[in-house]
Amino acid sequence: MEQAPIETPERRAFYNRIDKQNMTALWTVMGDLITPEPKSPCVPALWRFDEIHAAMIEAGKLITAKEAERRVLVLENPGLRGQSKITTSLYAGVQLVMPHEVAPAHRHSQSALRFVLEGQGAHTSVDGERTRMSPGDFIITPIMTWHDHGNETDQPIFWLDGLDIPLIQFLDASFVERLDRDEQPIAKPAGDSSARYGANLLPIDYHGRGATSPIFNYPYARTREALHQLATAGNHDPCHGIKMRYTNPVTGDHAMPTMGTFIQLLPKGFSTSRYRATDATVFAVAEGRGRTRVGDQTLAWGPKDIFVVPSWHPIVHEAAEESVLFSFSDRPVQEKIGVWREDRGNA
Ligand code: GTQ
Repeated sequence: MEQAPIETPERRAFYNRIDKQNMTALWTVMGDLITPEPKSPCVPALWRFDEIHAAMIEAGKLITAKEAERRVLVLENPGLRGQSKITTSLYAGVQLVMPHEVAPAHRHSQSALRFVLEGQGAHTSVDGERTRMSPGDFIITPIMTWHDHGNETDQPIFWLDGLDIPLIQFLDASFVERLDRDEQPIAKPAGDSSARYGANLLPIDYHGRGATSPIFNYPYARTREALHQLATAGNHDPCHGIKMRYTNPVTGDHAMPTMGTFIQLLPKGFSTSRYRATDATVFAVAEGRGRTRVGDQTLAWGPKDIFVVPSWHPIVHEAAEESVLFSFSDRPVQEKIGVWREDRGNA
């Protein structure tokens, strides 16, 4: 039913009476609840890195990472202001750690991902292991694992944070704990999880632990090499170019239970076929320049820019240069409950 039945004085009086008893007539709201297509206040938007960078340097002078706990500027969807959401279900922010700062250890039920934008050699520690961060690295903080960030280099580091905060908020399942010291003890050598789980090998009696990949860092150097080789081989998908998803090597599923993470290469001059899917998606530009048409809007992007495409909005990417886009969405959740849908147009 798309249009609510007309309101008569008798009906209106009835609605008012039941309203006092915390009841509502479904037929007055049904059309807004069960829509023929996804309908959302989430809108397409783009944040230019030079603007984020300038604001973050100012933030760097206003507050320390320690005082802020996390010095992050939240990227708020223009259609969802005041809610700390970039899409209806996901949060994104850009975090800055200045030289010789520590963002103190905590753990929470929200899953977090990092995609490094600028800076080299700072580190994040997850579950007793420290990993160095380089641009393009995709780093995971699984549910309830201790994590702290530090920067012993002489340059600031900036990365994109993606968290499932709105989803966990929706479920009323948020917990956080803070450690009694700034940095957690380091119990494992650097590279341990990568050697143990990320070399197409698994420890003989390992059968997985939790829903998240045991690999903390998916380094860009390896990802980029794979994309390069695949692009050289050809066979580009008309809707995606060369597009890969990050996986949990134990299960083959997405690397994180609530957030799907993807990397794609678009050759210079490549224009994708019209595509839409039900997972609103956040993109970060790892390399290159181009534009993305979303409905009748055009988002022009360059390196480190971040943009968001709402659910079911048709998109076309046009790469002016060879480009690499990182992206994330709530696709794993939608797949698990069986609602994820895509429309490849005629491709
Ligand atoms: O680095 O742990 O952007 O807890 C928001 C919440 C980052 C983090 C955010 C967080 C973190």
